[in-house]
Amino acid sequence: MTQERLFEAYTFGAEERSQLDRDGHFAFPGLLTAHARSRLTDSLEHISALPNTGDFTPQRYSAEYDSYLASLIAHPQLLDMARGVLGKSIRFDHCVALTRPSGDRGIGWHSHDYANDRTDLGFIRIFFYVNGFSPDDGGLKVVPGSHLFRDSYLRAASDEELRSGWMAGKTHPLTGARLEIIPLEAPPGTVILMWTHAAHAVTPRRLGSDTRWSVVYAYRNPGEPSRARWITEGFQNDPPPGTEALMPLL
Ligand SMILES: O=C(O)CCC(=O)C(=O)O
Ligand SMILES: [Fe+2]
Repeated sequence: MTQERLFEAYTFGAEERSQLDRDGHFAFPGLLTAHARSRLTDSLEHISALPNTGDFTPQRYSAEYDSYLASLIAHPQLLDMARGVLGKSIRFDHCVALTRPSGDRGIGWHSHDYANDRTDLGFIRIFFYVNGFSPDDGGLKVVPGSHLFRDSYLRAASDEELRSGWMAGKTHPLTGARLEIIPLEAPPGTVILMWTHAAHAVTPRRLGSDTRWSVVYAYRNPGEPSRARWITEGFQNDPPPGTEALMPLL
């Protein structure tokens, strides 16, 4: 069965690739098709209505609780995008609903762990911002160049703490520029690629705003174990059709 399109047409050539590698992230505004936005909203509403209990929560193992989310793991357009960044040999790592209702506190500065000492092993986060965000309303913030430090211990509770702590005295390893915090903006349907070691944070969702519907699909080159690999044994042993080759750990 051919699947409905997930993305509108886009370009990811040498120039876009070098931007991703220089900045640590790359945004495609409005990339999700209207069909995908509507299906994703339904799926994310479904996930958020499930009780958040036990070890294998729907919020963290989201594709295991929703057949549309599961069907995207090996969607040809999503695999093309992941392989366009990582090369042919890739693994699925996790699919996590990033639902942020009105009043959500956002998340402080952090980065993620994978093969910290091996620059040949990539790990890419592909964020779907289904209904978008504005900078001060559930908005993603980044520090271009931060991914090049491959520091998975980077943490800070506020912009000030990041500037006076982790960022202090550091310059961009490729451009030599001083590191700076950049608040992003995302119209509905925006997809953002991010190298997993990039510093990122999310601003609180304002009281009175609607729920921010979003989800992340993460892929990596095999080669090292991954701490973020949220796949249950049951799912790995009976994976959705087409995803079999993406499931092994190594
Ligand atoms: O909610 C977001 O926009 C980002 C969440 C996050 O930090 C992540 O999934 O790595
Ligand atoms: Fe994160």
